[in-house]
Amino acid sequence: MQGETAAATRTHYRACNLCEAICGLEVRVRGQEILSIRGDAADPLSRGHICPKAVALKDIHEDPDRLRAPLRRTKGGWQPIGWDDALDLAAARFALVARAHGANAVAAYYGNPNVHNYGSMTHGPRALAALKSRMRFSATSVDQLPHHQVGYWMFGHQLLVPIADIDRTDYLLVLGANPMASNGSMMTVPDFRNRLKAMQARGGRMVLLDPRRSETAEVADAHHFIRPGTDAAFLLGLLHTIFTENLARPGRLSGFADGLETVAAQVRALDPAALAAHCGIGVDTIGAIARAFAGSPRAAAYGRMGVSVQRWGTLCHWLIQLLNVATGNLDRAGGALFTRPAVDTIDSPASRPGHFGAWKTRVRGLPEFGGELPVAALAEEILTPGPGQVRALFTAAGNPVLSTPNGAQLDRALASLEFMASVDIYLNETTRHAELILPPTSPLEHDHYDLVFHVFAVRNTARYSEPLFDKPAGALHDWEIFQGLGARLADRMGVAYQPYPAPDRILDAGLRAGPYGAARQHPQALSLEALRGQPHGVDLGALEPSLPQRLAHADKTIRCAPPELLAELARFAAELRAAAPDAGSLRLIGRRHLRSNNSWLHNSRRLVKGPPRHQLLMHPADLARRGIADGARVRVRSRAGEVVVEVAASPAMMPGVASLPHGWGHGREGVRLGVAQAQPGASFNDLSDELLLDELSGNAVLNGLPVTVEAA
Ligand SMILES: Nc1nc2c(c(=O)[nH]1)N[C@H]1C(S)=C(S)[C@@H](COP(=O)(O)OP(=O)(O)OC[C@H]3O[C@@H](n4cnc5c(=O)[nH]c(N)nc54)[C@H](O)[C@@H]3O)O[C@H]1N2
Ligand SMILES: Nc1nc2c(c(=O)[nH]1)N[C@H]1C(S)=C(S)[C@@H](COP(=O)(O)OP(=O)(O)OC[C@H]3O[C@@H](n4cnc5c(=O)[nH]c(N)nc54)[C@H](O)[C@@H]3O)O[C@H]1N2
Ligand code: SF4
Ligand SMILES: [Mo]
Repeated sequence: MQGETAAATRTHYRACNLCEAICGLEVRVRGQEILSIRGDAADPLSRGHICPKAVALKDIHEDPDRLRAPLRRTKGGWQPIGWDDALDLAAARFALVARAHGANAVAAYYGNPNVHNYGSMTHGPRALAALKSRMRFSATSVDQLPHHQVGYWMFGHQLLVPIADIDRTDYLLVLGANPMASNGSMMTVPDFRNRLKAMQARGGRMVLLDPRRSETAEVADAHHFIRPGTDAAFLLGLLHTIFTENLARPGRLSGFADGLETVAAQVRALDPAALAAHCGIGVDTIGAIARAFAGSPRAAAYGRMGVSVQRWGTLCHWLIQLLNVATGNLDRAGGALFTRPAVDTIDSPASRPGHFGAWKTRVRGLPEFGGELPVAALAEEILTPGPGQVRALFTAAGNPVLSTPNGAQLDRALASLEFMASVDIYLNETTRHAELILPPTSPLEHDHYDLVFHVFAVRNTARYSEPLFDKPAGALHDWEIFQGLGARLADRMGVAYQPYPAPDRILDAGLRAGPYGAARQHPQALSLEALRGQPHGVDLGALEPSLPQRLAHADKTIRCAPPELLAELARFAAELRAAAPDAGSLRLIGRRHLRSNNSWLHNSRRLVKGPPRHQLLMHPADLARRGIADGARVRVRSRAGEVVVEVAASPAMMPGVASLPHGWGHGREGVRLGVAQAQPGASFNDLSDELLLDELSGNAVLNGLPVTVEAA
């Protein structure tokens, strides 16, 4: 039995690229066959944790629907096309549009998996660089944009996002996150469940605010329903207690935190009863949470999608950080700290701190942030005639038809483009509109390093993964496609193309120059070579205080009262005073499931089998009031559109709130996703409204959407 088969079997260690938890995997393979995928117990960050999605890496790799060679859409259907012809054609067509109508007639959209692929991070922006188009969009503006804005305004850099130190805290206050399903976000926290258990065993507590009694609520020490979109009122209520009861203890932060008293004066002027009534949580409860938070030796406040993609998203994330600052928990072990990643994308000469509002969208005048525009404006930029109208689109690893507000409108807009090319592994709801689909290698066919997620991790570690399989003959990696297109487009536009080092060369330089790098004489002496020798990854220690040095404002201060946010607070307060109670209106929120990932993991039979997970959830009393039976098909309507979907009664819902996951809606014609099409579901984003924004940042409002529901 030990003979030939055993000899041909090998064990490979690599990072899972599917979600932000970046778990270490142990993959056993024989030849081209994946035998098993398990958690890597020796990984210093994930410590053996894994979720059911990891095995989907095998399913994606082997999926017959996954594209392996470029496709061109012709009158006679999709036809194969060689790489050189495909890249030449893409460059020629983008150049044609840019020459005829100006560079801004060519737009680009970059989706979420780019962030899980370091070659896409280093080379993605180079694909259309020759055009210098300002029409750049990404999934950031349906996601974490408020985190970046707050980092930029308060700490001076868009990537300076404080991370809750779950391994040492005594009190974790969580707003609108469901790490039991999502495995954590803007907080890389693999094995959340056991980290939480350890905290609870130390006597620590987790308090959660969510309009649904979620999987995370089940393991929290306390859960409170909150009316969707009203977290700012709750957070201001907490700060009101802290400032009026003299519980603020910024401690050493006082030496370099500017403007806290300015904010405190504004907050003291608010009416705590009105704040409580607005969010639906009692004054006493808010006061008790504030006192417990302020009274804990080590506490951290953290908020995620529930507060990021809502009307007051940026205000909420500012208030969360003010809570950490006012109680002295920012930059304190067990509080919320900045990481010190091995490739330091913050403290490096190439780093971009960010900017805001330097230009605006043509149609609605929405502000740019860090060089990108809000994706809620993409469809109107395509559909509205006039100089500067978008006529060509490049997408890379994105599915905006299912993932951005009013996806049905974008679906129509994409059909009207003069040219579209997509770098993607599937022919899906978005890429079916492309004239060219350029599929890269599978994630298992290239190397991996988490340039982004180490920046947001609850512990400093570093890990490099070799490719598991050789690159198939003739295939290209994402970065090679970007480079190939970039060089050809530069040629067509008559601009010089600077050859750019391969991703592993950039990584090596970043590791060497980084805080643990060989170039800094650090004992770890990190380099790519050093990491190659340690496939489980290296432990670089717990998060450590780093302020004020790490602040990116030139004067090394924390700006507690940026004018943009003070103005936003005033706007919120004015609206609160004017607000009529919206009794009876139903609010729609989102949901994630452990066995799904955004819009693109529904073609794995193994993951989608079992009970359907795409239903609308509503409280039984809300169903009874409408005379709707559990399991019935219902019509959900919003200003933007309508969908028909099955409803399930759920006592875990807050009355007046309905929950629908996004990323479904695979029933559209021309999609090549055999498994997903058999169980298509409805798309949340056929309901979400491109006109509803967190107005300060331009981030989409995907939670708290007003809808009506009736029997279909
Ligand atoms: N209503 C609602 N909408 C939401 C959200 C929500 O909570 N509610 N969440 C938002 C969030 S947080 C996000 S991040 C966005 C995601 O929005 P998007 O990034 O636009 O969409 P994804 O569903 O992640 O689609 C990823 C695409 O990348 C392709 N892909 C996968 N791997 C690779 C690869 O290695 N290379 C290439 N080139 N392509 C690849 C897939 O086939 C798919 O087409 O959705 C947002 N939309
Ligand atoms: N299994 C799985 N894991 C994933 C993903 C996935 O699709 N599936 N996607 C990945 C991505 S791209 C991201 S960005 C992360 C997101 O990670 P999380 O933010 O942790 O995930 P969500 O499920 O969107 O959690 C948002 C929670 O906010 C609640 N909520 C909605 N509206 C409000 C509100 O107004 N106030 C408050 N307080 N709560 C509200 C919702 O009920 C929900 O429980 O997950 C990542 N991980
Ligand atoms: S939690 Fe699951 S999907 Fe996320 S990185 Fe870990 S194994 Fe992969
Ligand atoms: Mo996301």
